[in-house]
Amino acid sequence: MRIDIFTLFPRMFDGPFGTGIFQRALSQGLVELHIHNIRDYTHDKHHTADDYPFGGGGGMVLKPEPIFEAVEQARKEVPAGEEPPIILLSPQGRLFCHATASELSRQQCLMLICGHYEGVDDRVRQHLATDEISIGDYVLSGGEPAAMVVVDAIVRLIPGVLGSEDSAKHDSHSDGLLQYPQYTRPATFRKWSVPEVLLSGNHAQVARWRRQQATQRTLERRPELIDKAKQGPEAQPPSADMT
Ligand code: 9D3
Repeated sequence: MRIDIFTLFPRMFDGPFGTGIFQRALSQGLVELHIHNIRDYTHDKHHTADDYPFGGGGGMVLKPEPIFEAVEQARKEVPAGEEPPIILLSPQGRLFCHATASELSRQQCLMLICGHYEGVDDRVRQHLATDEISIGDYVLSGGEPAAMVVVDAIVRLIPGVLGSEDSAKHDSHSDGLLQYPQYTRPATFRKWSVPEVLLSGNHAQVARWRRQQATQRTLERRPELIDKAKQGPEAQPPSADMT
């Protein structure tokens, strides 16, 4: 998968994409990442990427021209015939979820535009972006952390990115419940002991306990996940690898 990210702060992506499973996906050639500095596509002496809002009000708005130019330049580099989704990260977007991640993970190319300041000139949304995504109802200072979240959720679903052990596990536990409690050694830590059943070696009993714990946790903490499961096939619950 080829991913193009358009941002005023390209260095923000150095850390997250330079470590862990993402770095491995890059070096294995499963993912190709291109970070573009929107400021490089300005033409004036001061490299102006933002301006005052028409109609007044506080803050600054990202200008359309450098964003259009950056995206159009990158579009020339995507394989012929590809129509990559052009996703604007914005608080006004539709809420990102596992189903969206799963859909997007099947694309050959993705383009992500990170907004900043008080927002992006609306012509970017109307005439350039094909999709607008928010990662939740809280205020970020820009679209960059949202782009990282979206890319992380997508890349781990690309076949070969996670170990085979992981992907097999996801397939057999896609029940839409929160995860059951996990423990490792020592069996007793500061007088707190691991539930007896997990030490019993009785796999059927362990499976039953885990299912019961997962259900109880979900009912207590995220009852809407159970409600969603009842809505039928057009409103699929998130699979367990999300939780
Ligand atoms: C508090 C400021 N808001 C009203 C004037 C507007 C606003 C503009 C730009 C609020 C946040 C931002 C920057 N956020 C994003 O670009 C963003 C975001 C987010 O803030 N929350 C959840 N998902 C996303 S995706 C992009």
